Amino acid sequence: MSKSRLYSGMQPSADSLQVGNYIGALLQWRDLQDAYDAFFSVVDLHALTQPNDPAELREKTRRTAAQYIAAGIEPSKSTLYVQSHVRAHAELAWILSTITGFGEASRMTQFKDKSARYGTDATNVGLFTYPVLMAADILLYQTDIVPVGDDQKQHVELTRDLAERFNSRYGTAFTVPMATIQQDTARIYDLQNPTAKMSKSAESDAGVLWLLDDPAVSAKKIMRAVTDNDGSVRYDRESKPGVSNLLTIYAALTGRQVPSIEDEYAGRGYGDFKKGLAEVVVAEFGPVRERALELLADPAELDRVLASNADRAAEVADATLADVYDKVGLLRRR
Ligand code: AQP
Repeated sequence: MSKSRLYSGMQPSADSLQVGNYIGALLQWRDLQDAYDAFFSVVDLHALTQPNDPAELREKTRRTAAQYIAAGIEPSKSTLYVQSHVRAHAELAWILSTITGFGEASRMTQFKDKSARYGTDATNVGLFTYPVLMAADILLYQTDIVPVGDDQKQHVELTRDLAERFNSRYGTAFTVPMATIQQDTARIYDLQNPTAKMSKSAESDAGVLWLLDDPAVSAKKIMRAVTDNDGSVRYDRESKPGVSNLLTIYAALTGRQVPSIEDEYAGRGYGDFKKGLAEVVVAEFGPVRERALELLADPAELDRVLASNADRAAEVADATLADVYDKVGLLRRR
C-alpha cells in the first residue's frame, strides 16, 4: 500500500531557526518521515510578505534548508525543496484566490492580528492572500495530513473548504487534507517573557535560543532565563510559566517525562536545573549546528540537492496543476 502524504513548511525569516521551530516542527517531521511520503518546503514566497533584503533572503533560504537536513530530514527519503523552485505554487494560488470569498479571507485571525499591528498602509495584499498560497502548497501534493501548530489550524480549515468547494464545483482535483495539531506541550515560550511564544521575529534576542548560536551563548541565555521566587523545579504553567517552559524544553530534547525531571531536581534549586538544561541543549544543538555549518560551507552541493528535490516536487505539483487548469476551462497550449 502506498504511504499517506504529508506536507509542511517553514518561512526562511531568520538566519537561524529557534528552539520552538526545532521542538514544535522539526522533531516531529523527522519522526514522521519514515511513515509518510513527506514534502517539506522552505516557503520563501511566504517570507516575501515581510520586508526583506534580497541577498539576505537567499542566504536565509539556504540556511533554513541546511538546518532541516542537519536536524535529520533526509533529502533522499523526504522531498525537501524551496517553494519558489516549483512554479505551480504561485499559479495554483491564483486559481484558488478566484474561489476564495473576500469576507472569508478577511476572517483569518493571523491576518487580522498582523494588519492591526502594522497598520493598513504597511500591510501588503500578499499578507492577505497568505492563507490562499498556503492552501495551494498543501493541495498541490494531494496531501493527507498537515502537522501544524495551533496557530495554523484556521488556515488548514480554509484549505479544506477550498478543496471541497473546488471539487464540488469543477470535479474532484484535490485530496481534502487534515490538520494534525501538535500537543500544547510542544509550544515553546520566550525565555525572558515566558507567556509569549518563542519566535524568530522576537523583538529581543535574549529570550530566543537559536539553533546556530554558539553553544556557550545558548548556555548563558538559559542561565539567565526568567523563573520565579518559589525555588522548586515543578511544572505549573499558570503560576510558574518560566520553569514550566524550561521543563518542556528539557523533556522534549531528552525524550524524558516531566515528572522524572522534577524528581531529579527536587530540592536542588534553579541553578542546578538550568545548568543541567544548558548541558542538554549544548549536547543536542552542537552536532546540528556543526552539520548545518558544514552543509553551508558547500553551497553548490546544497543547491544541487535542493534542485533535484524540486524536480521531484514539480512532477507531483505540475500534474495537479494541469488537471486544475483543464477543469476550470483554461485552453491548453499545443
Ligand atoms: N514557539 C514555538 N513552539 C512550538 N512550535 C513553534 N513553531 C514556531 N514557533 C514555535 C513551529 O515552527 C514552524 C515554523 O513555521 P513558520 O516559520 O512558518 O512561522 P511561525 O510559526 O510564525 O514561526 P516563528 O519562529 O514565530 O517565525 P516568524 O517570527 O517568522 O513568524 C511551525 O510549524 C510552527 O508551528
